[in-house]
Amino acid sequence: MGLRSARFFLPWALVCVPLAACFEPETPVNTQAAGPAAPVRNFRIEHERCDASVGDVQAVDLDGDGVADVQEVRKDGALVCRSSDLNLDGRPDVFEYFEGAKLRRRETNLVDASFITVAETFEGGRLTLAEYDTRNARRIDTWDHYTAAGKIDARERDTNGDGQVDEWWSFGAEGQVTVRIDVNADGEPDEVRRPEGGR
Ligand SMILES: [Ca+2]
Ligand SMILES: [Ca+2]
Ligand SMILES: [Ca+2]
Ligand SMILES: [Ca+2]
Repeated sequence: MGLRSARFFLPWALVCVPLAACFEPETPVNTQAAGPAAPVRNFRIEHERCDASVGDVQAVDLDGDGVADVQEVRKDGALVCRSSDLNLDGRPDVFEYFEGAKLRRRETNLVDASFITVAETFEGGRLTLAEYDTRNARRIDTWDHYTAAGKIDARERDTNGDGQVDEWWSFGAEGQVTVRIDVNADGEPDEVRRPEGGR
């Protein structure tokens, strides 16, 4: 994978080129979903800075075109974050953030755009939450929650982008999927579907 080869190349050919200029932090927007027990969710992926504002920057130009492809930021010698341009188009696709040498957060741009479409949260290096902008609307519409064993446990979806969750997915031990759906937009599920073939 690209990141591994990037790490391999890091000790040499270091250059210092700002890589993340197109990923400016966005103002977080919290939207209160309807329903008495509905939690407050982030509907916007909050890009965390990974540049000279958080530490010392080291960048490497993997293909020698004069544009940095991997950038690592360290504070007091410890790796704070890394951004990588996996498809070498001059724009970072993945940002990884570390705490105590363990991955804490990963932001991914899956659509080759100037915004993040997936944000993953890790605890102790283990994935616990993945937030997706599946509609490329610069807005989170899908939340996947994971068990301690790394299996998907629950999924919540805002399928119409109105800022209110309208699907709640659960995953049985045998992989069977149950989807509870809010069809009348009151924040409460009204219908249950069980899609064939699991996910
Ligand atoms: Ca390059
Ligand atoms: Ca790229
Ligand atoms: Ca909705
Ligand atoms: Ca309803």
